[in-house]
Amino acid sequence: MRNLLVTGGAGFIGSNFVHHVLAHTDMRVTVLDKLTYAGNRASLVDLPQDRFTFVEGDIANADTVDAVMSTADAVVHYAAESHNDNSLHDPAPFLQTNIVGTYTLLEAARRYSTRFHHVSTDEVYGDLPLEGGERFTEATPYNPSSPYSSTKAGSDMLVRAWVRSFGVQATISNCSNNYGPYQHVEKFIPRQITNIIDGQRPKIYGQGQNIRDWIHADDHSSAVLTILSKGVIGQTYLIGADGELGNRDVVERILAHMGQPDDAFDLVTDRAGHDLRYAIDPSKLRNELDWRPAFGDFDRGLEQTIEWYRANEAWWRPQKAAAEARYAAQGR
Ligand code: NAD
Ligand code: TDX
Repeated sequence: MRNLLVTGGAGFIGSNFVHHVLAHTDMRVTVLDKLTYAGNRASLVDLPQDRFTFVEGDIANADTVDAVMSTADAVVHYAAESHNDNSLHDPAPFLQTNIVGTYTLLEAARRYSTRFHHVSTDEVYGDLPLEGGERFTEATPYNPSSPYSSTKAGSDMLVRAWVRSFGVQATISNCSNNYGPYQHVEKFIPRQITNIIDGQRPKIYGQGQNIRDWIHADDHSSAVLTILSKGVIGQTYLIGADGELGNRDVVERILAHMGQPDDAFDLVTDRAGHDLRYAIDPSKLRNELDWRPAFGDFDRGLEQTIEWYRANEAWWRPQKAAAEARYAAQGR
């Protein structure tokens, strides 16, 4: 594979993946990104210009997609509307991008016989009880809760159907919650870090008991690259790094790293339909493809992430007021 097309490469995980691929392989990367409120061209600076091309465009536009797919050996599909809270207030762009956009890409991949990797989420499986050690596996039935996760589930189903019906050479991965640099300030960890930098208190939904399974975005990137090179066509791989933590615990760790008292947070109105717990069993990826995460220590990764937000205020500052205004309108 020489030429890689990365959709959504100006977003959080996509931009981390582009940096990872350009640093660790000799592939050429073309990013297709619409630069929605979540896309940031500033996440893709200082890259080797002879191996990197940026195309601004919509994955749901068949002509745009055709032009970039025709020269790609493989596509890694990250582009999506990605925020649960936004999907509860306006589901329409989630259907358009996550469903129609994925369909448009699959049709082009079918035309050009392009290797396709679809990036999805553990949220397609719904949630687990707070108590007990059960974890999601590739065999867990789909049971999405939100407009966001239901459109991601729909997009996964489209990929499976295009593999079976049309022989598209696709794999799927479902990953747990990512953290790291370049994450939009609307998301949980960057919101709390930047609140504290601004002298505001972190905001925890409900009682903060909900559990998420955290993985560093760079580990997500290495896993996707592994699946792209060694994954079996038609297969799904769950990506996780044994990073389960309660939301309140995460906020207390951020407060401690930033020199604040551990109770300096506010409990705010809960999210409608809030999933209780996510947890990934990554055995298939580890045993069949021999992948291992590099960030074993969440606290070290969290500290580096806090330092990144401190050092890169110019990157996040332009989005902060608008993100907080959206939350204020929701009482959060
Ligand atoms: P993000 O919101 O930070 O980035 C999404 C990117 O897609 C943005 O650059 C945006 O401009 C672009 N985009 C949106 N609509 C587009 C369109 N119609 N055409 C072209 N580009 C468009 O999202 P993220 O957190 O980086 O997530 C990336 C992918 O990873 C998503 O598919 C998401 O479902 C999946 N995922 C995310 C997580 C997580 O923890 N954030 C976990 C598992 C899976
Ligand atoms: O201010 C907040 N306070 C709070 O308690 C925010 C923004 C969130 N939360 C809670 C809600 C969740 O339990 O923190 C947890 C994480 O919230 P988000 O960052 O919104 O992530 P989540 O809803 O878990 O979804 C994320 O992981 C799976 C990504 O946004 C998805 O794209 C991915 O599929």
